[in-house]
Amino acid sequence: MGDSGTDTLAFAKNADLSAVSIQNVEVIDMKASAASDVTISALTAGLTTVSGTSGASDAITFAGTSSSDAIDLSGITFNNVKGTITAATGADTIKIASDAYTTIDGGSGSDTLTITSTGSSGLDLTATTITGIETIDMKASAATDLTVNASIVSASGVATVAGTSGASDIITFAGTASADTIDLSSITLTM
Ligand SMILES: [Ca+2]
Ligand SMILES: [Ca+2]
Repeated sequence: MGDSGTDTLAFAKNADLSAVSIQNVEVIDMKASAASDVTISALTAGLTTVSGTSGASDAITFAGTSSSDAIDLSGITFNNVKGTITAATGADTIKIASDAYTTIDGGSGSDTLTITSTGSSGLDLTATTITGIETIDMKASAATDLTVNASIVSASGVATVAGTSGASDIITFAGTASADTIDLSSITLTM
């Protein structure tokens, strides 16, 4: 699929293309009203934009395989679409730079969530359910300011948060307006 230039894959309805190798497609268009729930392979490379309909609950799932996947979604801009990442089994590495995720699930195995960039105002993942992730990696040079939901992360199995030695990387464990159960005692912060 696709070739040089900016190529668009437009969905007219819901579809599961997780078994399809999508190559050289830059844009996924879910703006059709019947296309609210699309699944593609998490190994899709080169994707820059996923666009849905304003006010709709459009969702795209990036599905990993049973192998140890190198999943790099850090170059994607989401417009009116929420993303879900399911890395499945294996020791997966997941790279992101967006807060547009409802769920990031590393699955079984020792999985790493790498924050490649938090932007100038930081990256706020408090609305993201993080589960099955064992390491949060903030060692990318631009990854300096990350906020996560304290109760979600404390229940998720995250064991290590790694920053860069000498850098001023900051992770904020944020509570909610509800009665949170927060246990960060098994998380190691390294830098
Ligand atoms: Ca996997
Ligand atoms: Ca895991």
